[in-house]
Amino acid sequence: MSVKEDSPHLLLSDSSQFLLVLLLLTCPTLTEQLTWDENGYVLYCPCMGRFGNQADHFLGSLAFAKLLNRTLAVPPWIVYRHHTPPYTNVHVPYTEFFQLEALSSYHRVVSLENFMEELAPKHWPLGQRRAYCFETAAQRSADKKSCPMKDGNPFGPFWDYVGVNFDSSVLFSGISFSSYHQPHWMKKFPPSEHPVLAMPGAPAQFPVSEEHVGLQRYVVWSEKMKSEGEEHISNLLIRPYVGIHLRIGSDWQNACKMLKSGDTGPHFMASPQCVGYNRQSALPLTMNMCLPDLAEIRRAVKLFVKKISARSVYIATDSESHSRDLEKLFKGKVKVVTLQPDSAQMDLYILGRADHFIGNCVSSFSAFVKRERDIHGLSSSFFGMDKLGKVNPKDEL
Ligand code: GFB
Repeated sequence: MSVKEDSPHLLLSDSSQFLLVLLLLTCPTLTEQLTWDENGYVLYCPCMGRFGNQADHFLGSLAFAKLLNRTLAVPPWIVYRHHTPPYTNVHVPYTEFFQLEALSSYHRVVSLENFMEELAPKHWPLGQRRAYCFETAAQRSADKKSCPMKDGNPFGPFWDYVGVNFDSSVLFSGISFSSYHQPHWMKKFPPSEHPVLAMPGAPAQFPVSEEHVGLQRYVVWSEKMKSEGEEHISNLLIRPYVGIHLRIGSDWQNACKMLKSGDTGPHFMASPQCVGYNRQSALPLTMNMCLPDLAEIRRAVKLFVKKISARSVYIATDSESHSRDLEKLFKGKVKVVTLQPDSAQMDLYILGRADHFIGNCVSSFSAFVKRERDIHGLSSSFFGMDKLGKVNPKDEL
């Protein structure tokens, strides 16, 4: 009997076929062999800020990779565990929290870890790893000609995590990450000569620009996060529930002090989400919008509990929860819950699923929740601002 070489299954018995299918299903490296993208790659370190900052930067970087038609090597999240074990930075793969596949409906992506494991050895080999940065950034290096890719924390530990050392640097200036400069990037760095653009920071703005806010729809929670989150919600909360984000810890108190000195200009950190993106027409940012006091917290929570007839309140906080105060406020008629989970992302998940969310206008942690809720048509407000476009009158500075 002659059997064509490209039909090997004809030779397999039923049980062997079953085993082969099982093997293919359980061994992703066999089913998901990565192929090299001739259009090139974008690599970056999410080296600015904590989760909310990194998420803002991620959306812009995703848009930038699409703009240049390069595959984005999706970095891990950098989680700073300096006060709890392991007392160091932890690099958490993107897929721990979100689905990588969901990004693919917008643009080509690969995890940075897989890029390094499967593609880099052959296509971005040792000795040919160039770093790309602004001339101004290179000024920080000793010779003023090298990109400071691994100088200090979190830069060094990040690239060490994926086992990268850089061999040379390519500097640029007079160019930005906006779509206006797309032709400049293509001309300056054609993928044939510059296949991998590796950068010390995100090729994106902070906060995320208005045109990229909607990319949040491609950031979809992992099945693990969903099932754990839903379990917490059904065990702890009674719907409808109001979710609130209290960003009131000492680092935040210091940051909000800048408002008093008037040094912030029309925009301050994530505030464009509530004062408006246009700097000329931006609404005033009040102290209660940045750092709500207990009176404001009680007022806003009471208002929305009444408005949606909430039966419980979920408090996510970076420090104090004020849960006792809120319990007293509702005289035990509304269940007040705070989980203070080990992973901040669990708070984000639960806030994202609330029947109403009250966030902090200036915090990018709140901004993550607000964007996600907008995608799903869920209602949100901010402390000091019950309606978008309207600062609570008594709060105006
Ligand atoms: O997310 P993030 O960039 O938001 O940083 P901001 C704040 C971090 O504080 C979060 C923790 O990533 C969490 O680790 N955190 C804040 C919380 N609120 C909560 C909460 O309700 N629950 C839990 N579990 N954790 C920026 C920082 O923060 O603020 C910058 O990224 C800088 O580094 C600046 O510190 C002043 O935009 O609020």
